[in-house]
Amino acid sequence: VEASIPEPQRDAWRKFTPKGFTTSEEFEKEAVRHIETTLARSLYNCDEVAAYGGTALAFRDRLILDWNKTQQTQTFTDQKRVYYLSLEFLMGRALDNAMLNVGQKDSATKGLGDLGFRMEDIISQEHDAALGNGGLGRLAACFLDSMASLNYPAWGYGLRYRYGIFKQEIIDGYQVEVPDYWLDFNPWEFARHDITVDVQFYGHVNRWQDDEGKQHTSWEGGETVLAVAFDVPASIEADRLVPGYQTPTCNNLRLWGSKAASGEFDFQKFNSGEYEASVADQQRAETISAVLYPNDNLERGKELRLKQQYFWCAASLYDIVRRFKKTKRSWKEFPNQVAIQLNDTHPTLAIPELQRILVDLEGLEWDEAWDIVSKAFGYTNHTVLPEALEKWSVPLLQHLLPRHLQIIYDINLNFLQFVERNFPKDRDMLGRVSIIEESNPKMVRMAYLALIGSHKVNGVAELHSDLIKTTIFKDFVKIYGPDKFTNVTNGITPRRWLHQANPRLSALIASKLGGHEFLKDLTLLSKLESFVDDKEFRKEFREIKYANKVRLAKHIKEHNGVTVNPAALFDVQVKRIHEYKRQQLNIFGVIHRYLQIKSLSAEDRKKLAPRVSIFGGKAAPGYWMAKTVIHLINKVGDVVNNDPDVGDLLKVIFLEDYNVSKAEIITPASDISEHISTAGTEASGTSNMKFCLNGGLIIGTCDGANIEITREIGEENIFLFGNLAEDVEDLRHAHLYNHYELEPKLAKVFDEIHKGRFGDAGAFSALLNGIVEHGDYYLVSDDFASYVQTQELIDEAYKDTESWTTKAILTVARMGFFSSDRCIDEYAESIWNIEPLVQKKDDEA
Ligand code: GL2
Repeated sequence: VEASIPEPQRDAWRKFTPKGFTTSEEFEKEAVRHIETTLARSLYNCDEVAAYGGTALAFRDRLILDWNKTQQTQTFTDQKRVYYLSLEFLMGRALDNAMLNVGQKDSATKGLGDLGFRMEDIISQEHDAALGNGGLGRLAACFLDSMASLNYPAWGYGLRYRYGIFKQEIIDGYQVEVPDYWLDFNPWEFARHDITVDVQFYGHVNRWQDDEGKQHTSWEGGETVLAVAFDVPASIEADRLVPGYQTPTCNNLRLWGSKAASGEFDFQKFNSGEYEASVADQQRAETISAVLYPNDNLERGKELRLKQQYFWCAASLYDIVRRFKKTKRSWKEFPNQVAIQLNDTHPTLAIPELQRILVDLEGLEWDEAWDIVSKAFGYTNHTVLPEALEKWSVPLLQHLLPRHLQIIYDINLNFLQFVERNFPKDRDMLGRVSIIEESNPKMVRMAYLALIGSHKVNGVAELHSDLIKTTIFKDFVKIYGPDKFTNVTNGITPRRWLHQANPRLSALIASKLGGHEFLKDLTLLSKLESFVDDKEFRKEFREIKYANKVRLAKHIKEHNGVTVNPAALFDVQVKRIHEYKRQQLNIFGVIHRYLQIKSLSAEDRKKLAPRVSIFGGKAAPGYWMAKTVIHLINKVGDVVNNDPDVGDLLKVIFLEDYNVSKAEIITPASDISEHISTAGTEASGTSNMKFCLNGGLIIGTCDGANIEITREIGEENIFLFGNLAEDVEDLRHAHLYNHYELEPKLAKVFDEIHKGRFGDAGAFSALLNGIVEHGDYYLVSDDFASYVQTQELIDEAYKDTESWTTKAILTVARMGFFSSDRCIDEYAESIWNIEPLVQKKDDEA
């Protein structure tokens, strides 16, 4: 407040507040100014990179105006805010999104044209902001978009990794990882060198009594690392699409970068000639935010990862607490002003950290502090896979965060005493629910700590939310009762995944519904049902799908050198490569199809439906089995794509380096996409929603959000197959204790692989043995027959263009439920207890 311009001078300020461009000429003026001055490039030295830079900076200026106003309003209205803590934000590209939301893409396209550039080329200059692995990180990005769109006062907190997820290259059919240095030019962030936090590590704990006999605890010594804030005007309400009077909300994503606390380097060491030692501290500090761990659904317990987690939690909480303290409220009010959502267990250390701040630094009593802490936090669980549940070793925590370990022990003690009082007869329960696992070494179970320290725990799709209550958190349902647990089924933002990725479909829908309101209330899509028999509409709908396939075919030609027929059925599976997601089931199915084609006469082949099987996705660098699957897909592609007997009937494509911007090209171009995880393993899945929203049908198991998608769109519009979650346990058990036979068609597929038809069979033996000899944990063989049969149904269904079109249109029309706006409203209502920002009209703010 002290920094405000005094009232009498404000008119001068207002007079010069930039208004932002609204015409192509005004846009050009801004872009050229930035290219000439900010980028110091001239008329004779302006390539596409510079043109991208100028365009991005022009739009950034525009965005910042809304962002400034939003931040101002948030401060003035002083409403309860939500803080979304996520180690991953998979934002993708920003420019296209900004242009659309600001409502000036057309003027920019025209303006760039005047300067001799094509919009498409300029957009593709931008590096993806790839600060995430997969669904969990992309969900966080969709949530930021929805929180802005619904005007909730919200901030995201994450880490500013210097290297995001690696770039994937395919060399000789193998995945090769290349570092993703994305920060060399990033116009979308603002370094806040004045906003820093000292974060402590290691050291020891001191306890003492003051003169009045009060106990004190403090954490001393160790080393300090500096957290520096980088702000990203992350998401802006798509306000210009739907005319309204409000200033669009633009929320903030604050990412922390690490730096040595002592400044650049140690001058004493430097002066005494120890040049290397003098920079060592600096490098060690910067390592903390250097790289995103590339594992999806897997935790490896590395010390640096724990350091990342604490660094980010400590900096974020310091910031949140600092903001709260400025309001001079009493601590009791903290949970009325602040909701903190833990995106998975990665930020769980925020719980003992807040307890430490309140007890050690602010002098609150333990119980009073704990009441505040456990009201402020909510925890979202994203997986039941045992290998993904985080546990940290007690000795490691003792070394790195000695005071936090004590606090965790005290939290556990109180909790176990509570359990003992309530369940005196169930002695085993204490061991089962203890935060500390009595292994060697002892381990801290982070999911239990997150659950105990939060007022609500939610899963991400109905089946998943039911499963957590009957498996990993079963005892906790008895202890706390069922009300602590809830479901919020995931969603996706229609701004990026419909309007931006598929502008023609968005325009067609708008032409029928009388405007773009559906982008802010996706349930309005249901009105499309009344056009399902409209000939013109159906034709245009099909043409759009075809054009999107032509675009993807062009991309495939450019990147894979393979010509694919856009009239063929495009069958897509793009997501992280994981055994539980079963890309192996898909590729075995492809081999089966290939063998069938080969067994037919030329005449009979003509009756077959042509298909393009498209795969994409990264494998974690240390995940050997996943890498083997990528290798097999590529080897099968080499054989099939070059077999003259096959021609257009089958093509197998592996798209390199799947990421958000590629997803924007791939998603609108699918006829069928595959969501075929072993039932009970995929918590939700979100790409299934994206494909449906773009008029693609899906083949899937009864897993995650597929179940709710089926309920919404109708069983007749989805291709479900395979065993049910409730039968998986028994099947696995039977595999282990009884002899089991490989499904005969799958056995044939394996024979061909063994014979070396797709290259050295030895390369694939571990993959096949896992199924033949080691219990087939993911039930590939059990589900193979029904998978293949369902694929045949799909071939038949696709031949009937009219009925396929009807299914596709109805699918789009019934996707309203899967907007991330609906999720965010549910979180706001049932977990965060927050209200939308009370906005002022443009001229008041
Ligand atoms: C995941 C789940 O695997 C996925 O099914 C879910 O859609 C997303 C978002 O809720 O979360 N859990 C997880 O650890 N990762 C996911 O993508 N990485």
